[in-house]
Amino acid sequence: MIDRIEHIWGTRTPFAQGERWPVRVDLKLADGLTEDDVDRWVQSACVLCSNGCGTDIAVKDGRMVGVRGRPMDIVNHGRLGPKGLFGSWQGMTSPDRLTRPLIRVDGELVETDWDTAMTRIVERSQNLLHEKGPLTHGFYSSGQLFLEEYYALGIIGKAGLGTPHMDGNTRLCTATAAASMKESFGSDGQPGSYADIDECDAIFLFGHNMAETQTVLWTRVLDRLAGPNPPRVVCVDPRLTEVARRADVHLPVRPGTNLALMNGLIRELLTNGWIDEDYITAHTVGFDELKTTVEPWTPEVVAETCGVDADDVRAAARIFAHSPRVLSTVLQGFYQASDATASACQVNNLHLLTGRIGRPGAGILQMNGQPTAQNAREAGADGDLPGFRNWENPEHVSQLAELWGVHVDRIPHWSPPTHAMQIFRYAEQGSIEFLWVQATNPAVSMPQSERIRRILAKPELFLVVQDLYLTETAMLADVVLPAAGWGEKEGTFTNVNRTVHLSEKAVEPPGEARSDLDIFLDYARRMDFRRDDGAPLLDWIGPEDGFRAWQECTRGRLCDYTGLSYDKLRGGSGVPWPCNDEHPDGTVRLYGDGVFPTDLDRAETYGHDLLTGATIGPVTYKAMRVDGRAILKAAAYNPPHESPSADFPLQYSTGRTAYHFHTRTKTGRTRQLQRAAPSAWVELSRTDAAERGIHEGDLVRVTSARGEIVVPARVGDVREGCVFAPFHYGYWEEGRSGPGGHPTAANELTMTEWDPVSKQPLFKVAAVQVHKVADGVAPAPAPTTTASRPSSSVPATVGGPEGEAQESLRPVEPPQIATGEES
Ligand SMILES: Nc1nc2c(c(=O)[nH]1)N[C@H]1C(S)=C(S)[C@@H](COP(=O)(O)OP(=O)(O)OC[C@H]3O[C@@H](n4cnc5c(=O)[nH]c(N)nc54)[C@H](O)[C@@H]3O)O[C@H]1N2
Ligand SMILES: Nc1nc2c(c(=O)[nH]1)N[C@H]1C(S)=C(S)[C@@H](COP(=O)(O)OP(=O)(O)OC[C@H]3O[C@@H](n4cnc5c(=O)[nH]c(N)nc54)[C@H](O)[C@@H]3O)O[C@H]1N2
Ligand code: SF4
Ligand SMILES: [Mo]
Repeated sequence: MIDRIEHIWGTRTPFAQGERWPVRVDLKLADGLTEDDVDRWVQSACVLCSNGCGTDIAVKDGRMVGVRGRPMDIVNHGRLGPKGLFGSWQGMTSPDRLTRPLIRVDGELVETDWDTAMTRIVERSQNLLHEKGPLTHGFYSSGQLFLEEYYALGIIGKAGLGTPHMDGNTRLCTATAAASMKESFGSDGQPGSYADIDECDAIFLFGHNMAETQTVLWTRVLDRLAGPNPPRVVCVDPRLTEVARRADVHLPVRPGTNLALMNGLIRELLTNGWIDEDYITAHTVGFDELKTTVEPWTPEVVAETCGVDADDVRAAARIFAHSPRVLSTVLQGFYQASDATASACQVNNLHLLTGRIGRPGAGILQMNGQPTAQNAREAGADGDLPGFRNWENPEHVSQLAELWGVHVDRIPHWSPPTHAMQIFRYAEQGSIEFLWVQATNPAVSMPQSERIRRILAKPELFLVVQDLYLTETAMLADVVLPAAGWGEKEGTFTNVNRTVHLSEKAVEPPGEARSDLDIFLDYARRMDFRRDDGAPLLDWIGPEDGFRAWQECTRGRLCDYTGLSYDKLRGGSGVPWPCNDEHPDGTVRLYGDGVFPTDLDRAETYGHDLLTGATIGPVTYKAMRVDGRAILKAAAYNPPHESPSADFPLQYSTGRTAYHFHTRTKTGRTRQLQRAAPSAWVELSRTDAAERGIHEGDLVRVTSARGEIVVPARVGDVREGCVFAPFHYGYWEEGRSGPGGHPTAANELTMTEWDPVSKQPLFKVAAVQVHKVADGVAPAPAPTTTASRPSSSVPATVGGPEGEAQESLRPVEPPQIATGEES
């Protein structure tokens, strides 16, 4: 037994380069239960982050009572992190789950039956369609539904209603991962594999606090670091995170300056001749423009712009060059910025210039964050067409029309699918009058909360919210639909490195809650959506029908699922796609052969100008003669629009702590996790705190041009001039506000602005001022075990007896990774 609140990553199981990562099985059961008490174990994977750890759910007397890591799963080899161990199941069993539909009557939400709730939705939907057409309808979905649910939703929106206004919260999350892979390689689809951690000589983490946000993946890194010939680590992050503490080189860049650093790193490779010219000639286009673009970015200029040491820039480039096998990971420190796609593409470029892609240990992980974000992107429930199809390619759109049995003109493709920020703009301005939100909590998670709340609360907007809980967003709805969630429904989902897992139904949902798939199928039936031949558009009975339909949609595409089935996913490990006749056991890495899906008839996009977002279009793209090569995309650095000023002298950045997931609907209802990080705080550097007379725990007011929050200060290791706020704390416990009646949610301060290519909003850059409001009564409620570690001595974060979980280091063979090495 070990306290997994205090010891986030558990016990080390060191291993050497090229060896297989040992198995360690982590287990947590409800108080007083032992493994003997469990009636059955039900196969699943964790849905509290994109890592997708294979998990068995413990069931007793028809209730979820715990979890255990699956030793045979290639993702986690039995391990689970604190959120998985404590939050995954307890977050589902809270007594305040939604159990009946709610409708608004005389201003109040009141319980009703399903027929009444669905009739309200369908009547409003049909009236609007009849009077004003499909552009009145918007859908804002998630990275947390299951694959089959997204595909149903995608079909409803595109072939049923014919609205382009459908996107996911994946826009806030991994839109840039997809965009950067599309720009560089022609298609979404992760080149690398987690198995590259076992093989690499160096690992680069770009704006990625893996130690807290994919804790089990970081455990794999820690186990390599504890073994013989450990990899070198390079970390790009303005805070001294746990990743930075373990790094050989830490580049604490000023927020918003990633592209300057990246151009500098590429210039170092070029000027020192650390590139693979044969690979560049055979497998890429765009070299000359890239070379010209990075030319001004000497290490000294980078140092000046980014506020880092020029020698550290040289050292980082040298590590990249002298490590034959480098793995890079990229996440929100890069993605939630004004030059997000441009910066992420430069990571791809480092690998393309050196030919370090698609070989064991040499890989790229353009990370996802949410557990099923990959599926939202694949299945077309966000701003993409299903199966990585290109909305500008008429042949691709025709393929969908044929699959769905509708005329091609039914599928909106006169412009790109509408991105989330624009959907909210249409709702604000009034052309979208029907907005259906599933499995996301925009009242807390979207930028500039005051504006988002105002839009969601508009009386003219008919708002449907489908969730497990009465969230801050659900409180504003006209109709609330109670959803069944993880462990209460069946379906599949795919993690960062393309590994597909089946999640079985373990227990019945509470009350009358229904699976999201059942809700979508019911809506389609009531709307009487039909194919051109008169048959129902969606005739699926359950998720497995949806999976089979999806397989047809992926046939021959990069994300080919045709070799999978529910049966094949039962019993063993998850399997990475593409999985088809050619690769029956799945595919570990993409692009080992240097051939990329950039052909005119295959590409998911014809690309964009990274600086402006202008589309390149088929004519120019054809003239570029990319023909199966990768594209070295270049972009000059421009500073973020909102930089520190006299009124707002500090840089504001937001993100996560290890113990909470997003707006805490699950982790805030898990006592071990909630105790570890009970309420909001803000992190300040010692210097900035001292200048303002602020001490640990003092109450401070943080103000931006958009709003203010009042929260306790943690004086710690954030970069001087920077302020960091966790974005987990909405207002469902305290009512509208925090201490003294003031708001605490980080997004009160963020802005409505986005990257021009991926359209991902800028959660990591804003300018703020900080003032002391009152002396503190206690240290800030921030963990001491993470990046929010204090600079003064405060009581340590521990879990106590309830934070204990079991670890067993069983002498079992680690799982075989799938055999299909390359695609
Ligand atoms: N514990 C936990 N884990 C999670 C989640 C969660 O809510 N909680 N959510 C999941 C999801 S959906 C996502 S998307 C991922 C996100 O995972 P991460 O991207 O790792 O998490 P963040 O904390 O948002 O941001 C990462 C780091 O970016 C740094 N940063 C800020 N500004 C800049 C900058 O300008 N440049 C650079 N280089 N770095 C900067 C921050 O200091 C922070 O440490 O986590 C997933 N896993
Ligand atoms: N300031 C700031 N803001 C951010 C970020 C940041 O770094 N800084 N990060 C952004 C990122 S990367 C992300 S991913 C978003 C996350 O933002 P949100 O998506 O708003 O966060 P969650 O709290 O995960 O909301 C998911 C909702 O789905 C519900 N749910 C869970 N499972 C199911 C299910 O099976 N069915 C249904 N119907 N509902 C379900 C949960 O109860 C919860 O209310 O926040 C973004 N916002
Ligand atoms: S690393 Fe992510 S998927 Fe794995 S147990 Fe933790 S939260 Fe769940
Ligand atoms: Mo995310």
